[in-house]
Amino acid sequence: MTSWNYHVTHFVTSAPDIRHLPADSGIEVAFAGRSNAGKSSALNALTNQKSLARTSKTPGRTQLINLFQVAEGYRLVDLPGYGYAEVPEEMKRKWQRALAEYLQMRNCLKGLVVLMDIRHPLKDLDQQMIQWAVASEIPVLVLLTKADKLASGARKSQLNMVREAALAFMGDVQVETFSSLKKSGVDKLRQKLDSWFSQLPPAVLEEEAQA
Ligand SMILES: Nc1nc2c(ncn2[C@@H]2O[C@H](COP(=O)(O)OP(=O)(O)OP(=O)(O)O)[C@@H](O)[C@H]2O)c(=O)[nH]1
Ligand SMILES: [Mg+2]
Repeated sequence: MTSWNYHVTHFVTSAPDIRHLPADSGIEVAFAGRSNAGKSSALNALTNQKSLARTSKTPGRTQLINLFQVAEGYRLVDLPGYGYAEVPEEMKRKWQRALAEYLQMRNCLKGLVVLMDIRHPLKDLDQQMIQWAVASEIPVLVLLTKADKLASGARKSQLNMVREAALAFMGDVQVETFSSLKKSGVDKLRQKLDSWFSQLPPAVLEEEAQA
């Protein structure tokens, strides 16, 4: 399995909605989670860049779908956070539909990272995201973020609780703790991305089938 160098990741483009994403080719891994869960911070920790993805104390900061490229054809996607209270109900529903569509229709999507604040895991929409991914046979890595906010005992019991609960999804769902602040869990994230990115992209598989 290739070890990818995530430090060279760079910004490619922002899309206002899934219809404006670049061509559905190569391999994509998306980062999803409630607003303020720490998606952008996790991307920055992974890539060892301070401000690759914009972070904010104000929830709902990332309104666009931001695409980053690790290497030609290998992308990381920072999805706008869901569940932001200040967003009108109609916009929330629209965005939920768009997320479901992205998970179900995007062929190059080979992995989903679902980030949840370790103190408030498995909200309805988090569960919905995991269900959609499992239904589309997309493997999931759940990161319990801001793990530095809990003492080690509480951290372990939260991890065990979520791992136990994750069994109910009956899919490829791995759960780990994560802290962008302490840089913990970054190795686990990197390993998972390496394995997803090491699958042959569909185009290569087709060529091999024809050979
Ligand atoms: N203590 C601690 N704070 C964190 C950690 N990760 C993120 N934060 C803080 O949480 C807030 C939100 O982080 P972001 O990375 O912007 O969250 P996001 O999920 O991208 O948010 P949206 O783009 O609004 O959906 C910021 O104030 C971060 O500094 C962490 O590991 N530990
Ligand atoms: Mg963000």
